[in-house]
Amino acid sequence: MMFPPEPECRPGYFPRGEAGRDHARIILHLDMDSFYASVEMRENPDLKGKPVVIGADPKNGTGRGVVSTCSYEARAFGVRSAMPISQAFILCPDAIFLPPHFPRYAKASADVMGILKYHSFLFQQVSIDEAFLDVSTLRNYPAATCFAEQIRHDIRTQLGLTCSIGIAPTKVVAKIASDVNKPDGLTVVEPENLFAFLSPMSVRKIPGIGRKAEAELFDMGIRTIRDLVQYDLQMLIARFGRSAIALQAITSGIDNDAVKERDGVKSVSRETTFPEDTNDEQVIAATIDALAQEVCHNIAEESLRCRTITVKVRYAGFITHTKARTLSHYMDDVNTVRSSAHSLLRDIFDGRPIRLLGIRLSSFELQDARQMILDV
Ligand code: TTP
Ligand code: MG
Repeated sequence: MMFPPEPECRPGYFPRGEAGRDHARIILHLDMDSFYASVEMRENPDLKGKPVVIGADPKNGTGRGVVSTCSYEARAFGVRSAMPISQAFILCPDAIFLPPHFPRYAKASADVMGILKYHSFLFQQVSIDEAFLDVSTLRNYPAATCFAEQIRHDIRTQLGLTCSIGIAPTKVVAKIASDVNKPDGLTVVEPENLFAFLSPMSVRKIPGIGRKAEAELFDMGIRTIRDLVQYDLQMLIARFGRSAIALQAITSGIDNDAVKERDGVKSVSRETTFPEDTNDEQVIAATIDALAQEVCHNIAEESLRCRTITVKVRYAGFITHTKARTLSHYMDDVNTVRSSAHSLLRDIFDGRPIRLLGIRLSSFELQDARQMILDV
């Protein structure tokens, strides 16, 4: 196959071929470096070069809650996202501990995504600080690499932030690649290097393989991606279901998971009108449970996580009450939705017969691409 000559690597010059008809996809994954901490360091340059931990108040080691993220300087002390803040305090008592400022991060995120969207490639944001672009129309890896350098340059100069980028034939490998040279790295995995790149890696590097799945694979004698792709597929399916097929195809460069544009879902809601108005508490509780199940199923299908849960109650005569609760974290957990909905309902239910009950979920972020292949 003939490729056009390599493009010059100069700003704004990205000649396109025809949309990916006769060549494989080229996917770019971008993930911002220590995102919340970097935004704080940009706001206050005195923080630069210091261990900075974003999260709950450590209260001199007695604080509850967890680390949201931390600067790479704090990571050198062993501090990590999701670690109890008390443990972070033990590891690095001299760190600068800051509470999160979500509006700041939302604005920075929108700025980053604006730079990514500017070039009109197929775009999919997957969390506050990461996104995929399908840059197949650039036709070859040198052109895609040039483009990635341009994006990194624009983000650094226009926003004062750094990111890491992976380029590969599939979303999952691009995501793995963006992580291997963090921070401020660019990693390109061309199709012919896929196996060499992936095979020595721990299976834990695969998005969706958490500690539990890793331990199960370990028990099956599977430690590296090489072990995984050489394992008997039927046995993998027996354990992991159909997702084992995609799991084992990871080194093939073939993946049906396309970069999906989204239309910005604002809320997901479900309501039930009772055949007859009721104040039977068991019926009402069972209805809340079923509605919670449905809305959670709906957001899972859209790969969304939410922070706000709203309950709506309508009595006879169309008298309607709603009450909402916004959590401190994004989630898609049915138990949390169910228990929040029950507690909101207790606040607004006055014992009169109910005509209609509803649950609405809103304040979404896109579910992290960590759950791309397996949800275990
Ligand atoms: P990540 O991209 O996972 O982490 P990061 O950007 O801080 O660091 P890295 O350089 O390794 O990419 O998550 C993006 C942001 O999401 C992070 O800055 C804070 C938030 N976050 C949490 O609040 N809790 C968590 O457990 C994780 C993993 C992230
Ligand atoms: Mg990040």
